[in-house]
Amino acid sequence: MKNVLAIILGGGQGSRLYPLTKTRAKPAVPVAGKYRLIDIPVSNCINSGIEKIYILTQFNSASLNRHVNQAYRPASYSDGFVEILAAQQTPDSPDWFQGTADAVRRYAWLLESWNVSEYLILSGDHLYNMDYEKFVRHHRETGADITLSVLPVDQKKASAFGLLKTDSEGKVIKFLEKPKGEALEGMRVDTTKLGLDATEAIANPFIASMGIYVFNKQAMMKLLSDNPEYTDFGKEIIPAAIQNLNVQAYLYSGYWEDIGTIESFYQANLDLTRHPATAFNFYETEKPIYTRARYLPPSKVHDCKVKDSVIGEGCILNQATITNSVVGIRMHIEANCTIEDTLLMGCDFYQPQEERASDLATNKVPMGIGENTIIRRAIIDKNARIGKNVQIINKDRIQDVNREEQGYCICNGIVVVVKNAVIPDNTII
Ligand code: ADQ
Ligand code: ADP
Repeated sequence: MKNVLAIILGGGQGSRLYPLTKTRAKPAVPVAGKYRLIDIPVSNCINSGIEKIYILTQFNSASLNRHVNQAYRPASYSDGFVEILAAQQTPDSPDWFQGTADAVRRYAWLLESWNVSEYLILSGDHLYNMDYEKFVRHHRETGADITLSVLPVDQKKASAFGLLKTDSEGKVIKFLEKPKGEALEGMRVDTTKLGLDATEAIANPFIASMGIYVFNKQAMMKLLSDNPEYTDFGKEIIPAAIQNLNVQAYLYSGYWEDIGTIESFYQANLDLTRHPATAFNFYETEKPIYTRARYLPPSKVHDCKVKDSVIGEGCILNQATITNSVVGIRMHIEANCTIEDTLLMGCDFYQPQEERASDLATNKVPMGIGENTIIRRAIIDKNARIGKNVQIINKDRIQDVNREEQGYCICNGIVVVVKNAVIPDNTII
């Protein structure tokens, strides 16, 4: 694995995860109560023995830099690193990255300088636990120029993915990026050939690209330099490559979820509360997900009713009823609150006791959740100040709205309270 360089695509303009990406780069979005999105692919790399890791991002936020620097400091005797490469203005390229392939091309000068045999291209917004060593081994054994990791999907999801057909040797012979209508129907295949049983194959009759690839170094550099007009891997590079290169499919089995939209991000977080685990499992000792060590005290839970929930470290919870929710680090919940089907991201720091007391005495809203508040089906971003007797329940059943000036947006019916927002006492959303 020393000959593999990982390149994590850390996100375009972040519009699909807005407003969580309002003040931070997508890889820095907090997930599962204590991690950040970038921890997933970086941990998968480390657990697979890949230690040279670049993260491509549109903007170089302070929180992403701090997180990566503090969480991933490879030993000084190894040649490993985790580094952020941000879109930057140069005389030749004055704009942001135009797409995934464009992002990689703009740093080709740096990537090419590494004496490696393969590049592993990864997405920054997937939740899964994958052994990339097996993926790379398959790539080498089949003599491929490019290998796509793939999995069977059902009709409902299929049009959101790049779909492919393979020959009996596993070589990709057709690839269409997010086809619809008749084109989608034309991509239906017999997935029993991938080893699915008859029932599974009927339910999942399409083979989808997971958007993660192993490229031979020369093949990638040539594709990028010969086709300067191609800006995207899924839309252009892969469809062009199957014309004359050996592009192979590698079947992945296991939990995998693209969490690049508010709805899928919300659902994947709440799925972590299921017992026994049916979704992603953070409780594996062999393949841990790493993050920044914070040395927080254990959570203090006073007279609460907690059901099917995950509680982060350093919280103070007082007489709350918490159901099917994820409570992030350093969360402070005052008396008699009801939290249901909600992701509370937590806080970046503790508000000093004197300041809290003074806020309460002067009718200001302190950090955390005030007493008698009800929150249902919501995401509360970090450091929010939610007042007393507040109801965040999407009272008018709105599907989508942007009310950032009032501290929230509604995306797919999910209320998202933005980072640092203040929601005054008695507000009903
Ligand atoms: P999408 O996920 O829709 O499809 P895309 O929006 O290009 O593809 O994002 C891929 C990854 O690259 C994401 O992690 C994204 O954040 C990141 N990214 C996007 N633009 C970027 C940019 N300008 N700079 C840096 N990073 C950027 C892809 C494939 C499909 C496949 C799905 C699987 O194109 O074929 O089925 O992934 O989820
Ligand atoms: P974590 O990884 O625990 O989420 P980070 O280090 O990414 O934490 O974020 C902590 C953030 O909180 C930093 O931006 C830091 O500057 C900020 N911060 C810490 N203490 C305070 C404070 N007392 N007031 C305002 N911001 C603070």
